[in-house]
Amino acid sequence: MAPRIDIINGPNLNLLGEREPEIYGRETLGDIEKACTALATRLGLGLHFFQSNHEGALVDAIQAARGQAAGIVINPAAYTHSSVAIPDALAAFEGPVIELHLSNVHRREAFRHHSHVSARADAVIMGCGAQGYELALMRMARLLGRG
Ligand code: CA2
Repeated sequence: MAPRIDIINGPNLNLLGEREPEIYGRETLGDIEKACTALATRLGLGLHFFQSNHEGALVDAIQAARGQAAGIVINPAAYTHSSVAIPDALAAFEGPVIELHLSNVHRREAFRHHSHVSARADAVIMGCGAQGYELALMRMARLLGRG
């Protein structure tokens, strides 16, 4: 069976494409999911794509990946900079984790410069816009011996 990758998206990413295109691009989260689904098929990977505005729901999604998903790609959005529960949940996940940001957070406000998730991440991708999701899937395929 194709190894499953869970792509988990945090708060406000459901608004992508509606505002701030100069920071986050014009693609919607639906566009990104579609591109990831096509690429995952080409790479021989299964895909679960999830978004929530709620920290606990993100923790639940990470816990649900245990024993089911081979890897996690996560854009924790604003929770990157504030949540301890999300990295705690990721610590209990056995596979590779890739942290992803559409924007280069280091070019932005100082409060975005620290990530609580990076210490658990096998890779961090940022500043590549929507393409970052595809880069993350390609890296995940390589880490899983598929790329
Ligand atoms: O660059 C990223 O991907 C971020 O994770 C996005 C988060 C931000 O808090 C992080 O510092 C960096 C914010 C996502 C909000 O997305 C919106 C999209 C359209 C309109 C409003 C918000």
